[in-house]
Amino acid sequence: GTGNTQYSGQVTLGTSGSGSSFNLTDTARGNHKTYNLNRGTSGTGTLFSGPDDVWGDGTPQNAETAGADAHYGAALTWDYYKNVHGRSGIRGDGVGAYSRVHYGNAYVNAFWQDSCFCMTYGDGAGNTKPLTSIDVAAHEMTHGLTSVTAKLVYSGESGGLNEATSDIFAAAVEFHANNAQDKGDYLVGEKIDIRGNGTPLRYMDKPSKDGSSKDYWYSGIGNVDVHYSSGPANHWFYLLSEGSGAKTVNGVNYDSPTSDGLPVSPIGRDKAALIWYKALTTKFNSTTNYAGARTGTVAVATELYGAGSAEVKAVENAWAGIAVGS
Ligand code: ASN
Ligand code: ZN
Repeated sequence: GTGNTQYSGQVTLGTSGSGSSFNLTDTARGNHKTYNLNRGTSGTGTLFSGPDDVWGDGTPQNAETAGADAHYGAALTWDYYKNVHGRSGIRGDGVGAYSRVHYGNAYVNAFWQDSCFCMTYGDGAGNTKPLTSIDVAAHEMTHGLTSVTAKLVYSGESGGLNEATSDIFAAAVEFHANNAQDKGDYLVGEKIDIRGNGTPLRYMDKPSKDGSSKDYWYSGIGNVDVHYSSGPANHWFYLLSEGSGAKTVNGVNYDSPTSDGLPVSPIGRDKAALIWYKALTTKFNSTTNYAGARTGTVAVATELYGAGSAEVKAVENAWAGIAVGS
């Protein structure tokens, strides 16, 4: 089908049906479905269905538009994990999850729930800024991945690492998708304008730019909100991918500092994301903290690239750059 999305332009959607009866069931991606809650807050509402295979008109006034964005974001996230990491679906069993849009009235959040194995999106301020951008979809769906793999507890340092995992793969999915209207970046939520002033929710090059997130690890960081204690791990991912200092990527300017003032030589985001994915799925557990994440990622990089490799050194230097030592 064809989706006329609000944030990503006109896109191809995986749908079902024929003749004059279609719906948002993506048969190529484990039958992932997208439902319309129509401002309700429970159940599944109704599966997006209609007489043609064109979904939305690019405006939030058309109820199908948020459905198209959410369905697209879920498909891109599925494709990223399948094509890059060989993982078919969140559980790796080829079975899709589902999405629900138009949750509540002017609800300004989106969330994953293990209980339904589903993700849900509010319509944002004035019901005109649904939280259905690519990066938010990838962030929420990645909470599902974390909950079936490392199971990082959602509080303390493990909670910050859980949040960072969702932000790291949100960036990775966005870069992998390379959508013409939403090129990859190290910002989270830059399309949904949640603050109403055009700034993103989070910055990975220098997390403190949001006014709340931490740039560096410190003893006691486990006491701050998990969306702020994620900062150092997001920063680690940026440093490892792109290096310290000033850089422009896809037209966005970054300037990433290090806590020790020493430079980090980058290894590129594909290797950085692979290291995090393998650490999440083979090294981390529910109580992994920053020190444990360092140990796990150094072990993965050593397995992948060898002891003493440039990749291992970069991983260690990026951890040093956020004040996580050996
Ligand atoms: N959107 C938020 C998140 O995924 C919801 C929450 O606080 N869990 O982090
Ligand atoms: Zn989250």
